[in-house]
Amino acid sequence: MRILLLGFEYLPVKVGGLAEAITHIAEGLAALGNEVVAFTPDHGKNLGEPVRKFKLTAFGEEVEVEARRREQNGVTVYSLSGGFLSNEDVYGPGWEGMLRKAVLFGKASAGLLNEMIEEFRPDVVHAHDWHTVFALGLIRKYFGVRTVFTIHRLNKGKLPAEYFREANLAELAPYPDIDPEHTAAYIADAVTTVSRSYLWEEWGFFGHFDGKVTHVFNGIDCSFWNEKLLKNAELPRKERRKLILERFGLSDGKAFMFIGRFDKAQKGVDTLLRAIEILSNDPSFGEMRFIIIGKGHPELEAWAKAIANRFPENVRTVTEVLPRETVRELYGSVDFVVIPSNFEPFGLVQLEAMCLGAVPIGSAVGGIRDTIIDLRDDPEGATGILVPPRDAFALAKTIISAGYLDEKTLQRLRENGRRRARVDFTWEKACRRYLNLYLGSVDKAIPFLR
Ligand code: NHF
Repeated sequence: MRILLLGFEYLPVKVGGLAEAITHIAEGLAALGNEVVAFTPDHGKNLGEPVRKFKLTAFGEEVEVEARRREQNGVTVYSLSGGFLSNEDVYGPGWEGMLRKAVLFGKASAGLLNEMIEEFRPDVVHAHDWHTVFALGLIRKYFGVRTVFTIHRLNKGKLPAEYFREANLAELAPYPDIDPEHTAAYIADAVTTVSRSYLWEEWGFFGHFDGKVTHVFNGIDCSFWNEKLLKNAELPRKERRKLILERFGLSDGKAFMFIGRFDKAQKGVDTLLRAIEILSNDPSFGEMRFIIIGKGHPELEAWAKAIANRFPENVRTVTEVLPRETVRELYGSVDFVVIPSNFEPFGLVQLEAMCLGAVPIGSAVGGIRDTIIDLRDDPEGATGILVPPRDAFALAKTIISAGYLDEKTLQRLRENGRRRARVDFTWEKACRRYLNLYLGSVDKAIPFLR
């Protein structure tokens, strides 16, 4: 098949998990023998060779668009530059800049496809997240191609109808404020999201598109998240733990780690910080070590640092981006990784942890719930422990009991986790399901069969 992917992030441009997902989907589809082309804004990176230049009008001005092309792991990636498309702030500058960039991306995508259509007419256009709504709308309008819209995370925002008019899509904006996710899903032939649980948790949104909605799980690339690549791969895990804790200035103990954005809405670092405050009154706290890694909201950074200052024997907070290799060492050495998200469409951390034998303790939401098999539900097949979201007491209790798990159980959890990540959540599986979806032969989310 000929597949055109649209997305605001494409590796090496990465803000979050979206870049990993879109890039792996594109590469996985190409590896299965499809012709895959991706359009993405250049974001001032100047990646690839300039191949086409054309002019368009937007916001009362003429913009000169340049398309650069590169071949990246079997995928032809076009990055579009000119005006806001060249701005380095991937989701900006500011809200207004973001919206202008999205409109420009739409017009530039339609312009590029118009130039290429005789040599590349896609069988399907697969757009990712709301920023691609204008591109999706224009390509559907002018080329009538089958369209798929994937939601990696609902944004639930509204934007003024004038941006649709500016994108030459006034017919999609009959009201003053438009929800771009709703619009993209409404016009698409099929709508997907990245885990089954997230789809049902958000049925209030997805239910509007009942009949054309399904989930396609993301995958995990265990070739990088691989124990064989650890610096001290030959040492027993306990030794590695001791060394890594030493590196962070802590003595040996049961090691728990958090890695993620410090935000108030999604990642739940506040729940973990509260749980640590609760745990500090428990006798087993003396044996616990916490490494908390992330950046974001200044209040949360300050709180995480204050906790580290208050419990210098037990807690380290790192508010800088660590190299992926260091993160790999951590996953391969700590006992547990805590993922206390309030919601999580899919989530990568629990699977990265599982690839490297760290046992995940995660909120029972979205993709975390679909990927972790809970110890209490299935002691033999378990890959980790699930906890209710936003519940610091429950998390604290679970952390205490996790600390008491015997070595045999831990060993089983690790082995099951490795297998689950390597076998059940491959990108190849995800891409085969997308291909079935493109061809119209995939099971749907049917509310009365739930
Ligand atoms: O893994 C890629 C990512 C998800 O849960 C994640 C999220 C954004 O919030 O699909 O998209």
